[in-house]
This record gives sequence, C-alpha cells and structure tokens, in this order.
Amino acid sequence: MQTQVGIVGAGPAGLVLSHLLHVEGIDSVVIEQRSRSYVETRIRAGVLEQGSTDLLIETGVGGRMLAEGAVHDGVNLQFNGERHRIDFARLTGGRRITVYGQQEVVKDLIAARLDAGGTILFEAADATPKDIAGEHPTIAFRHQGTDHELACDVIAGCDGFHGVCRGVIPAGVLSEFGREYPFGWLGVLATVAPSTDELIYAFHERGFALHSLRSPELSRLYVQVDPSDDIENWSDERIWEELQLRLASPGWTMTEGPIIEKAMTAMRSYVCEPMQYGRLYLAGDAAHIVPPTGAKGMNLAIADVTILARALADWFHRGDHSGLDDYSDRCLGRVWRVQDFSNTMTELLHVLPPGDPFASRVQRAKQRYVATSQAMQHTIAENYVGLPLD
Ligand code: RFL
Ligand code: PHB
Repeated sequence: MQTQVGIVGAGPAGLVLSHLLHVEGIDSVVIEQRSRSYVETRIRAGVLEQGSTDLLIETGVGGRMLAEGAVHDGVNLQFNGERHRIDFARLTGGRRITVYGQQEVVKDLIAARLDAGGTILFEAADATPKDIAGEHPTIAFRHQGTDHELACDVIAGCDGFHGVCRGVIPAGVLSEFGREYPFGWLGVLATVAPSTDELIYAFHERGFALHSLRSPELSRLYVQVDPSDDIENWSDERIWEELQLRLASPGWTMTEGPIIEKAMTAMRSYVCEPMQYGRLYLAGDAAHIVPPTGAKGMNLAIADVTILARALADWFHRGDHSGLDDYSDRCLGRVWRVQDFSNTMTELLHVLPPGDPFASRVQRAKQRYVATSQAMQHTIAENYVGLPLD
C-alpha cells in the first residue's frame, strides 16, 4: 500500500487533515483503531470557534452544521448566582461561536471523505510508524486479519493523547510540559430542552457547573467532581440536585429530564515540543491537551492541521519545505496562547482545593474583575471566539 500522507487517527485532526489534503489534490490514507460507529458516537466537544466553522464552510463540509448547529453571540459567566453575559458580537466586531457536537463534525467529514473516494481504514490494529527519521517512512498495521505496511512520504500522528505516534519519537527529542488539575468533570447528556439560549459557566462554592446545549431537545451539562470519585456515586437525582444548586440564579429555572449518557473526565494541560520529528508530524491531542473549560481542544486540532495541510501543499506542489520546517513553531505559538486561556478559565471557575486562602482571595478578585471590567470581558471574548490563524 502506498500514499502521500499516512494519517493515524480518525478524530477531528485526522479527518480535517485528510479532507484539506484532498481539496489540495493530495492523497492520504487514514488508519483508525476504532469502528466507524464508535468514532461517530463518541460524545465530546460542542463548541466551534469562528475560524473552525469558516474553514468547514469554505471547504464544502459545513452544510449540515449551518442547518443544525446553533450560532451563539455570547456566553454567560456566573459567580455565586450572579450572571454576567460576555457579548462576543459587540466585543469582537461580530465574531461568534457555533454549538455543534464534535461527533457531528466527525460524521460529516467521514461521509465527505468516503463520498470523494477517500480511504479510511476503521478497526485497524497495532498501527506503528516506522523509519520516521528517513525519507521513506511506513506505517505497519493489521486490518481484517492481514498485516499491512503503508508506504508514505510523511506521517501525520493524529491519534490523540493516548496514541502511539508521539511514543515513536526517540527518547531525548521531546520536551514535555504539563499539569494535572485537582478536579474532574462529570458530563451528562439529557433529553430535555436546554433551559438557556447561551452557555452558562457557573462558579459556586459547591463546585463548577456548566450548562451547554446540543439541540432544541438535548442538553449537555457538567459538574466539577473530585477526579478520584466513582461515577457510581452519582445517581441522576444527585446530578440534577447539584446542577440546580450550582447553576441557580435569581428569576431563572432549569427543567430536568432523563439522563441518557454519563461520563467522567480528568483535567490536564500538556504540551510536547517540538511537534515534529523527521517525517512525522503530530497534530491535535497527540501533541497537546487543554482542560475543557475554554472549549478549545477540537479547535486547536483543526488549527494544527490547517497549518500542516498548507505546509504539505507547498512541499508537494512546489518543493518548498519551509512550511514543514516551521510547522511546530507556527503551531506552538497558538498552542501556548490557548494553554494560557484554558488555564485561566479553569482557575477562574473551579473551586480550588482547600488550604490556600491566598489563592481563593485572588480568584475572587479575578471574578469581580471579569464582572466589572470591559477590558477583561474583551480578553475573554477574543480568546473564546478564537484568535485568527495568522
Ligand atoms: P481524538 O479526537 O482523540 O482522535 C484521535 C483518534 O485516534 C484514534 N487512535 C488510534 N488510531 C489508530 N491507532 C492507534 N494506536 C490509535 N490511538 C488512537 C482514536 O480512536 C481517535 O479516533 O483527537 P484529535 O483528533 O486530536 O481531536 C481532539 C479533540 O477530540 C479534543 O481536543 C476535544 O474533544 C476536547 N474537548 C473540547 N474541544 C473543543 O474544541 N470544544 C469543546 O467544547 C470541548 N469540550 C472536550 C470537551 C473534551 C472532552 N473530553 C471528553 C476529553 C469536553 C470534554 C468532556
Ligand atoms: C460542550 O458543549 O460539551 C462543552 C461546551 C463548553 C465547554 C466544554 C464542553 O467549555
């Protein structure tokens, strides 16, 4: 088997890359360990930045998102019951976000790739990038009971945080930076009309809560939990009770409904530098993780592969490798900006571990600043809708 770009992973990073390469006339093969139905139903992110939606629309895969996604002009940040709207449209000159499930983006991209004759190999086991330091890298894998080797010009490691690609870079090359947060999120999907038109991020003394949306009939909600907590401890009744307490605001009521999905996520920040070695380029969660409070992970994955696709087009079409040489540096500028924003939002909104009254006082001062300062609201708005790529 042979292709120009071998892509490991059919998440947002791998699928957007394969699609953008196709638009550029460049051939790719996507190797995914899970089944198609698994990746199409994996519930994760829900917020697309303006730049991400623009890209999907401009490259012809935004049709269903335009029809079914919800465009939001702002979000609400709430501190102990007091709600403050961050008006994106006013603060960013009309930029906004679209609420559209990550699994819907994934479904649209898979359909577009397969319609265009693209190759996505689902349920491929033991993918292993080889010879990445030379000019003829390959990806070994097993598919439908047969061992294969895919010869490629370059490999894109889009296989998420727990993937294999980062691990084949020789020891000593990568510098790694990160932190684990002392809290987790318990996320639920409920078949009930959202009680809000725009997201509500709430700080409450009992812990953070988030009211997000998926559709006129589906709500997505999260509560801060201890990361070592067991999901078995969280009955549907207890979840609704906490959500009611933490999201409560004068004059506002929240309607409850059946919970159809429940999962816990640990929260961490992580970056590896550089994001490339030889002919292997890492993109998305394979190279960096942000805590979900800034709604940035999927958007960062899309930004990485936009930069990578342009660099690959310059190389394949014009023999210009400057974009590939600079790939990591170009991505990392944005990655660290987003790390700062995601960390800021996380520390602003979660109840911090006890025992550091100084940190709690500083947090309260930050919350008051967000509530009262146009400058701070401006900063949150421009980061939340996403900074331009260049
Ligand atoms: P993914 O989505 O993890 O995809 C990686 C793919 O690689 C496959 N894979 C392999 N395939 C072959 N061989 C192997 N050895 C492989 N190992 C792994 C996996 O099966 C998978 O299909 O990474 P990608 O593409 O980089 O995309 C990143 C995003 O998924 C992630 O950053 C976001 O979901 C983060 N995130 C959010 N991002 C946003 O932009 N906005 C949000 O509102 C938002 N909310 C969230 C989130 C993540 C969450 N969780 C569950 C971590 C909310 C939550 C709760
Ligand atoms: C979601 O809708 O799943 C969502 C929204 C905002 C976040 C994280 C997740 O910050």
